[in-house]
Amino acid sequence: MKPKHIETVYGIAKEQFAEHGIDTDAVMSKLDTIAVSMHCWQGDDVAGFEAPDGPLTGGIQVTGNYPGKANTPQELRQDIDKAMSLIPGDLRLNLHAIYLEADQPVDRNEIKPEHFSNWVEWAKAKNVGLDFNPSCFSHPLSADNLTLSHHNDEIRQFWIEHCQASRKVSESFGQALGTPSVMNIWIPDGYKDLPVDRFSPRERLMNSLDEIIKEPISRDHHLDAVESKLFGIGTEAYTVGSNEFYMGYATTRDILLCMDAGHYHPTEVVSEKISAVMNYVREVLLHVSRPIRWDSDHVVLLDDETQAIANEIIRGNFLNRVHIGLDFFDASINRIAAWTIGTRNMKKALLKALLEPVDRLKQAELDSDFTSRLALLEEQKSLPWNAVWDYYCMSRDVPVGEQWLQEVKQYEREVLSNRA
Ligand code: RNT
Ligand code: ZN
Repeated sequence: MKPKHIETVYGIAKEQFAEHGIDTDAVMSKLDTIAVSMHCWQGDDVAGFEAPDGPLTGGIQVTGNYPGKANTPQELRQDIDKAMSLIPGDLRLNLHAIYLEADQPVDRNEIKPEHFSNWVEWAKAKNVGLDFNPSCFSHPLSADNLTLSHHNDEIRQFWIEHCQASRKVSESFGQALGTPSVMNIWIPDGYKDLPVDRFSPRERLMNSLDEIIKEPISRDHHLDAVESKLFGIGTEAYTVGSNEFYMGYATTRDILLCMDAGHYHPTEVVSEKISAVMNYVREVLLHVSRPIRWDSDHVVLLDDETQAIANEIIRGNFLNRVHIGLDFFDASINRIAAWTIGTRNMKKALLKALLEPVDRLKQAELDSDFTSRLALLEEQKSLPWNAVWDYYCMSRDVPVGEQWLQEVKQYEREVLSNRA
């Protein structure tokens, strides 16, 4: 569509939304400010730069061998730059500890802020915030799928030290960039088959976490989060860090709870959980993802659940208490396209949520007028939100519609296809 036409169509849509009491210009300004934290690990299949040829372990798996993956920090940053240039609005970058840069091998309990200085310089230049994660997988000492809950004191201590060191890195991000880094602890700990003692590993995990967070860090710089999980590959029978475990932990320690869309029973959805946990935890970190049959981490779609998550954040007025992160990794398609599709979809869902006449819908509910509630919700779906989206992309200088795909294809030809 020609820019002139995008503007014309937007003008009509603007009027239509105004009839429903929605100011589309204000909505777009609001959308600008909602940061989505893009995960660095979609760019290289969760390999990192520590031992990039090592196997991915910890019950997570990447499938596919699409050519052109990033092999170096420079390539990864170049790819992230490309993806970010195709996505409108505020973005952050979520790093894992294995994405450090060092001349000599550095063990995980020895990582320091200086190993991430290139990332910080990059983030400063782009004016994006950074988030962080200790990496408690893909390492000889996580080979048993036991880390912070390990019965071996030395192994457990190693992972405690890794998480303590990670908090220092995270704090340094917040200090350098002026926006708190959310540091999420996810561990793969569990058993393939039925354990006899389900309690002791959980007790050890609780004590390890207490050790990790014992040193206070200003919330202006760093926020602690913990991520539960139902099961992983190889830990089907028992996961130490279950939902109940971390719900209790986050509540009693007043830290963030991370909810990943793929980490619950397939009939459960994160969108239903946000309003429940918001009564007990001060802030939530989301890992927006897409499970198919299991925690498969497919690219986020603009589907019912992504929309429902966005609606919950907006309807509940939770924008300042919910941190939106993404967590998917698909190696079977162009990785920059994967980021672009998933992140644009999250933004589209947020836009649609902001275009909802929330007050009117809530009033219908309070009036027990469930007929109007259902009718309005359904009519909403065919309002021209996409005209607002196109105009939003155009006015924020990112490609409209599928134009971004041509750019990704060109980048693939010119950059990715020359990689080893
Ligand atoms: C694993 C968790 C975790 C990881 C990333 C790499 O099941 O979802 O968040 O995907 O930390
Ligand atoms: Zn996750």
